[in-house]
Amino acid sequence: MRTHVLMVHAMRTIFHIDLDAFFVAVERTLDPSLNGIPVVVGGLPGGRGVVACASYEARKYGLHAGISLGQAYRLCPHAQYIPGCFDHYLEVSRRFLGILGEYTPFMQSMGLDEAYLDMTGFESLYGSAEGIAAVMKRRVREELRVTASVGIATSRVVAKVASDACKPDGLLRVPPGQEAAFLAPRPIRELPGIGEKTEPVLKRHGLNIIGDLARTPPTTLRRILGAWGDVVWRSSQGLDDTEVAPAGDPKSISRVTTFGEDTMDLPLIRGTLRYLGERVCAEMRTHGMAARAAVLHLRWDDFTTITRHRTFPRPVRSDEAVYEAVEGLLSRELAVEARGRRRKVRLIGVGVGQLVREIGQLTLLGEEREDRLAKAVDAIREKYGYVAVQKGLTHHLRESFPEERGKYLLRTSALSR
Ligand code: DCP
Ligand code: CA
Repeated sequence: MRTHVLMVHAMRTIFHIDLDAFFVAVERTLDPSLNGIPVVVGGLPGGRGVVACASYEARKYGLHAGISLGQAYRLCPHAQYIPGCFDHYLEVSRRFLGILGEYTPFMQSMGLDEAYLDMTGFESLYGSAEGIAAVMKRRVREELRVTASVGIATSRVVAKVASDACKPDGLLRVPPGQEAAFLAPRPIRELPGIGEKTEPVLKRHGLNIIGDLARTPPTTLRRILGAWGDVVWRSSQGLDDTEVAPAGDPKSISRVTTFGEDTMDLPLIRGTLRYLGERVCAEMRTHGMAARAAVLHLRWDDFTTITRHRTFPRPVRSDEAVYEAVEGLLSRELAVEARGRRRKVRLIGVGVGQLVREIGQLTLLGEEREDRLAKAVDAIREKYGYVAVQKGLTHHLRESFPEERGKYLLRTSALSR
């Protein structure tokens, strides 16, 4: 919380900074012959994947992230199609966020290539807001050889619309008091929170530009969009007091995965539970935290989903303690199931919750040894991959999951990274 700062500066200065055509931009640093031509990162044209990033030249042909490569090829056969290399993007992302972090600790990254920065009160320190933004843009261009666009406004929502509006390589400040006027003529789709589902719904009600939303009574928007209508109405006026939350301590960590096919293979289910639990615990330990609760996520083959919790009398941080808890919860569910409907398991997941900062004081000697061992294993895996150290329960997972860069490649990949 930054109450003291907010009291002094009732008006905030928020930056939204976003790299332009990020994956393509990185590819161009590696191969300058890609400059100035339509480029698509996502796979080769015959592949079954989707476009991850289309260069601005390719966007002129109607290409954009998310469409199938087949469709992209029909629209723009002469583009350069590149499979892409995620490790490169990750490295550039890390350096990008590193540069931003030099200017303010009040930063919230929203993925690899975009972040909100709360620069309230920093203007006088560096000159003007536009001046700081120009310096950031120059450093990104010189050090990373990619371009960024920056929106500056009194709130996150307006800063975001501004950075999108000035892409590529832009810098746009919406002066205080001008928020609603800036937003009003723009299409509703440019407002964060209005996606491809909401847009047609609002258009059916004759709401086409953001100004239309701003003129609509909030009760009407609530009728159309439910509780979300209030947020949309406020955003359309440029009202948004969401703070830029520095990535602080997590309150909970979880990982889930969907099996390749629904299963009742108990060693596979338990092994996966153990694997997910070890990944969750390792992440918790890197944050220096311990858990007061463990959570089991389970989805049956009929899509019924349950969440079961167990709380610990004292915070725990060992793989064993968490596994024991979720395994107990799982066994109870399986026993009930065996007597009843006998459904198969579709998805399984492990979470740790009510996280607390570890106090460093472990009462039992055995626990301390266990803790040191866990940290040593974490360090080895950090270096050589998860599969470098395997305990009995997860060893046979090798037969069920492919490996990638020393980790098991689970199916719900976005959630199990
Ligand atoms: N990305 C992806 N799949 C999507 C959307 C994005 O893999 N459906 C990846 C590729 C993008 C990166 O994330 O390069 C950043 O996404 P953005 O939405 O910020 O889009 P770009 O950076 O590509 O373009 P823009 O200049 O519009 O920001
Ligand atoms: Ca981007």
